[in-house]
Amino acid sequence: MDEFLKSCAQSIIDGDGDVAETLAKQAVDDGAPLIDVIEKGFAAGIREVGRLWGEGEMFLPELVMGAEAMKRAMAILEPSIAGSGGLKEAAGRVVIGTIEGDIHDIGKTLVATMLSANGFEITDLGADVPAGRFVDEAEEKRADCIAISALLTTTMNGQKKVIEELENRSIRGQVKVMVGGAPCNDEWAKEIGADGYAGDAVAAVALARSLVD
Ligand code: B1M
Repeated sequence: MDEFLKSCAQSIIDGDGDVAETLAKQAVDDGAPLIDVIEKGFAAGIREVGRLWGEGEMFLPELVMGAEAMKRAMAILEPSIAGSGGLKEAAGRVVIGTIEGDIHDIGKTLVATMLSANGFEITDLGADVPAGRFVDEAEEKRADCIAISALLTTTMNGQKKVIEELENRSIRGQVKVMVGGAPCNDEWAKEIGADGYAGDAVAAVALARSLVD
């Protein structure tokens, strides 16, 4: 399994979408633990790409190729995770998206898929979503929880704007807010008055359950 996970990571580092897709199909066919395949395989690869890029050892086109390869693998893995059913307790309605100015959607989509696989009804607004739109949709869908992803230090402040918008409309008490994404942490969640922070997709499911309960 370790070698297989390394190959998954390497396909992303190489930006080789064909290999990534083949490995993802193999994981599904073999009944491999798909969350591990994503987190310890493909996502480890994209994080390494980010590190290399951050250190100037890779250029933007290679970062984009890595992301494209990752998306091709995820397109194969996500339907199988969603179809796996998972535990169907404590379901609720969640409106999820990546905040305005931020187009990183791989982690957000993984969180949405995991929530859906665990019985939550998901409205996925995509990426680059204005604060007001989160609140509009939450009101319309009568959501229990708004889940806001941010991957950039320059966009994470938008998570706070969603909470301010809920307060402006006097509905902050009616909907829980969870935040996540690489620059976020528990302190940030507290600072902006969110109800919780989750570090990965599995933690996001546990947090959503506890918030909705
Ligand atoms: Co960008 N990028 N990127 N990028 N990118 C980062 C985030 C960065 C850390 C890279 C680096 O410098 N090392 C850096 C941010 C620095 C900072 O703000 N401090 C960065 C930058 C700077 C940029 C650009 C500004 C680059 C440029 O143009 N000069 C630009 C910004 C564009 C924009 O958004 N306006 C940019 C663009 C891109 C691509 C388009 C090339 C591509 C995104 C493709 C896409 O998503 N469609 C991309 C990628 C791929 C990355 C890295 C390499 C990987 C992100 C990823 O998909 N990870 C990233 C480096 C890194 O994260 N180490 C980087 C895999 C994914 C499964 O993990 O998203 O962390 P993650 O999600 C996790 C958890 O965080 C958590 O659960 C997920 C699953 O476990 N989680 C939640 C996420 N959301 C959650 C919500 C929750 C709960 C948990 O509840 C609400």
